[in-house]
Amino acid sequence: MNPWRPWWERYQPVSYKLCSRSGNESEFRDMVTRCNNVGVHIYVDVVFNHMLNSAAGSGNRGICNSYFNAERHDFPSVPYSRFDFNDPICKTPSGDIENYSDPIQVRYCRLYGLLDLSQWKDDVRSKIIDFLNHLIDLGVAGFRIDAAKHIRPEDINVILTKLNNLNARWFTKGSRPFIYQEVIDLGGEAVQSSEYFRNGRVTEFKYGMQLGTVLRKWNEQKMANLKSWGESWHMMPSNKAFVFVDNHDNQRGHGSGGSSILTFWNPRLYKMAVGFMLAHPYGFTRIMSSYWWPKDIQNGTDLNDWVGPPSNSDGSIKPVTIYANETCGNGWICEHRWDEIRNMVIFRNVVYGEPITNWWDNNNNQVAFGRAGKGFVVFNNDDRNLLVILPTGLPAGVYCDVISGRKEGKTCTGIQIHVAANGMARFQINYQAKHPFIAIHVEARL
Ligand code: AAO
Repeated sequence: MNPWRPWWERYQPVSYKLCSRSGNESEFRDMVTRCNNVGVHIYVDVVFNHMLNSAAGSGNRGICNSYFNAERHDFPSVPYSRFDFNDPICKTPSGDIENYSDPIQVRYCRLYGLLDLSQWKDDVRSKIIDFLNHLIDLGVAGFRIDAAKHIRPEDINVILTKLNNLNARWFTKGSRPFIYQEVIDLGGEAVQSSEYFRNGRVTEFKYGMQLGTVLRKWNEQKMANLKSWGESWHMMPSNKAFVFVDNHDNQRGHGSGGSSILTFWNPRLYKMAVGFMLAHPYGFTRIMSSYWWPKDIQNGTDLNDWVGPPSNSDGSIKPVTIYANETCGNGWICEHRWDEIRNMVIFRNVVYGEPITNWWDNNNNQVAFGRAGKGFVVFNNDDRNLLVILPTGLPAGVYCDVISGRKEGKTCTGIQIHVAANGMARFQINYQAKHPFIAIHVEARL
């Protein structure tokens, strides 16, 4: 393949065999088992809108030696044949999607030249259902449906109704898979997120784009404006929204979102964005975990946007090194292990279900809010120091700030915050401070 082993090769399936350079089926099964046993659930990114590029030729180069012939639309390992694709319906000259204002093109033409499957046919549906049910039986908890915008929601619905319940070895009997559909809807196109609501959660791409704009202070935005963060920012209902600061596409200029998207390349603002997302009740949140690549921006485009995960010269992926301080090496960024982010995940779980209370802002980029007596956060994204006494709504006590440190037994490795009997506390965040925000919650009380 040209370029060599890009990360996006796995978005061009030639069969539904479970193997890739990340491992084979028995290794996958082993991972799912070990994760489920310690309460970590696995959600699989499933690609069933399409197979590989129509111009990919033929051979056994595919994963697990699955033979394919792209020109003949022949995928015997599934099996799919030319009757399983939408070519006769697509009317664009190129056979590709040329205009996103035309829903017929979006659903029946090729995304990036990728052979477009007919999910409206029983025969295709049954192959997809078997594939997903196999994953469910191995113990996965749900799916990200790749390119869902390019599949009719009613076809996804039929497929979902035929899925097995989750594996009762780990999940309550009768549990259904968690579904989130990748639909990019920034407005102004034919296909809309709301068409997919009845199937499960839907990606809200406005979230990271708008939050990035605010934290970068572009378009005269300021954090004080986040007081109304949520549906009134033209975003979908909270109970449908699947939200994230960045994803594997828009952290490198693919997909949508543009230059406002914050990523690990800009750690200070990124931690604030992820911290805000996890502290705020809107949406179902996902955090990113990345690898480093040699970014090479020329005329605004990253020429290395294709570079895959840290790998050896034969293409095999390098293992993740884990240092004594629990962060990663060997090219792996592991944002999920950064103290601030990991501790804010705990914060989110502690305050779950509680509304926003005690909002405060300085009408600029210093803001604070609580979660009804369970937690409190303060952000300083201004170029001046913050020193303020605020009502937190928290029970009196000494709390450990989980951003500058963490609670270890009865001690705190970071800043301590004293909440008085009336719930008031004093917060100080200098504008050059290493940590531009503070978070305290009832489980981090000393
Ligand atoms: C690769 C090569 C291609 C080649 C192809 C076949 O890069 O040059 O033609 O192979 O050989 C990933 C990579 C692709 C890669 C593909 C297959 O990102 O580069 O192609 O694997 O290996 C659309 C889809 C959305 C998709 C997104 C990337 O709607 O589903 O493109 N995301 C998923 C995955 C992604 C993956 C695939 C799907 C394919 O997350 O990793 O691709 O399995 C508009 C539309 C969006 C559209 C974007 C980009 O967005 O609204 O629907 O996303 O364009 O085409 C502003 C606008 C916004 C607009 C955006 C970009 O932000 O407001 O609406 O600009 O114009």
